[in-house]
Amino acid sequence: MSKEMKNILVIGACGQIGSELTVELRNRYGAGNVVAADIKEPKNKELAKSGPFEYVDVTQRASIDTIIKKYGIDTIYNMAAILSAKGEQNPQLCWDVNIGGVINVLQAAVDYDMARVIIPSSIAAFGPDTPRQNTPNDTILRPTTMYGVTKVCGERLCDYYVQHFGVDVRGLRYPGIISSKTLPGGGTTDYAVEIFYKAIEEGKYTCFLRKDTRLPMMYMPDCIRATIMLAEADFDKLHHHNDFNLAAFSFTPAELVQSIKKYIPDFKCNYAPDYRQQIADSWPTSIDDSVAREEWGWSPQWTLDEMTKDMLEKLSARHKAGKLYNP
Ligand code: AKB
Repeated sequence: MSKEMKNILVIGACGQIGSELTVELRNRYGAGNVVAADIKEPKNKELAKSGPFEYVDVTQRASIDTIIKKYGIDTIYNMAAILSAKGEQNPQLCWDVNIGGVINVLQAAVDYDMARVIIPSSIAAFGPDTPRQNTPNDTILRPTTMYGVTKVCGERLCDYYVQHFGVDVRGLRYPGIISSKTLPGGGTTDYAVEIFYKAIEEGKYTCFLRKDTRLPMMYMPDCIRATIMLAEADFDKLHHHNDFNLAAFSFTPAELVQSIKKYIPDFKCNYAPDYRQQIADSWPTSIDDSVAREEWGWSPQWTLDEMTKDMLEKLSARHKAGKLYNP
C-alpha cells in the first residue's frame, strides 16, 4: 500500500521540466504543500508567485535535510540533473549532481521514511549496442555518454533502494522534451526547442544535428501528465519501478522544419552538426513504451503537428508582447 503524499519538495524546480511540474503539482496538491527548490532563483513568474521557494543544492545532504525538516516533506521529485551535452563537457559535475544528488535523495528517503520519491531517467540510458528502432523496455544498457552512465547507474541505485530499503521510488526514461515556458539547457535534444524561438524571432535557424537524425520526443503537457501518473500509480501493480520507457513521437530536424513551415512558409533551416551529433547517433530513433502502457495506463495525447501549432501560438503571443524569453 502506498503512503499518502502531503508535503512535496521539487528539487531542480527552476529547470525545464521542474518549472512546469511544480506549478501543476501546486494545482493538484495545494500551493502551500509544494516547495520549489533549486540553486538559482525562479525566473518564471508563475513559478515564483505560486508558492514557497527554498535554496537546495542536491549535492549537499544537509541542504536537503534542512528543507525536509522545515516543511515536514514526505515526497521528493528530484528533477536536478546535468544533461548529455553539458555532461560531456564536465563529466565530474555530471557524476556529482546525477549520482551524488540521487544517493542523497534516496538516503534522505530512508532516514525520513518518505512516502514517495520520483527520480527520472532518460533515453540516454541506451547506447549504440541497443536496438535503435522501437527500443524495448528491458534491453542492452551500454551508454557511451557520462550522462547515460549516470542514468543507468541511477536506475540501478533506485531499484536497489526499492529492494533493500523498501523505498517507494519511481522513474521514467524521458525522451527529448519540448516546451514553451522554460528553455532546456545542455541537452542534445535542445535544438527542438531553440528552433521554435528562432523561427519566431528570425525566421531561420542553424541546427547542430544532421537533418536526418531521428530521435524520440514529447511535448511538455504529456511529460508532466506521465510523471504525475506514474507518481500516483498503485505501487502493487508496478513490476518495474525506475526504468519505464516513455514515448510520444519521433522526428528528424527536417521533419520538424516541414511541420513549422506549415505555419511559417518562409522558415529556413541550415545544418552544422557538432559534437552533439555523436551523442544523438548513439540513442534510439523510436521507443516501445508498452510496459508503461500496461503497468500504469500510459498513452500520449499530443502529435508533432499539434505540438508545433501550440508552440508557435504561445511563443508568437509572447513575442508580440515583448516577453518571448520571460513568461
Ligand atoms: C538530453 O538531450 O540530454 C536530454 C535527454 C534526452 O535526456 N533532453
